Amino acid sequence: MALLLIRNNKDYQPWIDALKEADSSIEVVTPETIKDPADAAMAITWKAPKGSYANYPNLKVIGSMGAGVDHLFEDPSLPKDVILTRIVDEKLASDMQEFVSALCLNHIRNLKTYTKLQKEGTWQPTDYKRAKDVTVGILGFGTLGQAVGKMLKNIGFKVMGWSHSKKEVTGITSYMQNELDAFLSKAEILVCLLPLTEETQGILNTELFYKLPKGAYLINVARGGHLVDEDLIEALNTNQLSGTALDVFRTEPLPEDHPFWNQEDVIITPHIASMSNAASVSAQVAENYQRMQNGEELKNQVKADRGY
Ligand code: OXD
Repeated sequence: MALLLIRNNKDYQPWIDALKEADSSIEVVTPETIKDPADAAMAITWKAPKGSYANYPNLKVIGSMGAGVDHLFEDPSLPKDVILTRIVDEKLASDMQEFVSALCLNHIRNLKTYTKLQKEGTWQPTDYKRAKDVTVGILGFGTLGQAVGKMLKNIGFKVMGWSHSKKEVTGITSYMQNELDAFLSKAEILVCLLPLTEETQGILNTELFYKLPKGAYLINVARGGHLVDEDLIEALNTNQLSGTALDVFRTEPLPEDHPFWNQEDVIITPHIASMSNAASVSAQVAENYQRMQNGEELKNQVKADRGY
């Protein structure tokens, strides 16, 4: 019985080392080193090449190496009868908190404008807003969304969250599914932290942008598939949105000729908001492997019918 790693970039060594450190009794293999594909009982993967799962007939558990699981569902070879898991990690949450907070503060204190003015050699103070006067809406108020909301609230922002069901988080107004329009109408900064599912694909579109207050700011740290790129460009060009920070894209790396590169008021970062770190998450993978062997319930399971 073995734990199989499959990654798009084949960067396996940090994961092998960290898993050995977490539990040296586990046999950790990759598609290149596995001797008999029938030995793989659990796989943990990140954007596995399509069709990969079909090669391993005895997989009981397939886990994502990150918080997102959309890459699992994109592969038609994903077996129907396996248990699916994802990573829930304090470091992933705190990295996301810091990144989104930095972007919100960057926006209200106009730091992007000063970067531009500096290049021109221009000294020109501009008005700024204070966090206490700005409402941030977190679209997708699950584990990561709530963590981000709490930090923004501690900084002083007014914070709201939107998710399927209402959530109880002190000092944060929680909106549920049928209250989306009311939520959007107040969101001066909108942070997308939704899972990517059939329901949320393309949700960041013209219709949604025009439900936000004029001049709202968009931060997408979820998935590129949430965003309709052309609609965003139109909303920026008409000043319905005052700017945006994008960490995720439909195609990554973002193609050289993509119009976002030349669009003013777009901050582009290369999917670095919160990166899964093998050393910090291997203990939970090893624990789940042992739970699988002992027939116990696994942690951080994903509901296949919901897609997250
Ligand atoms: C993740 C990611 O889902 O890095 O963990 O996007």
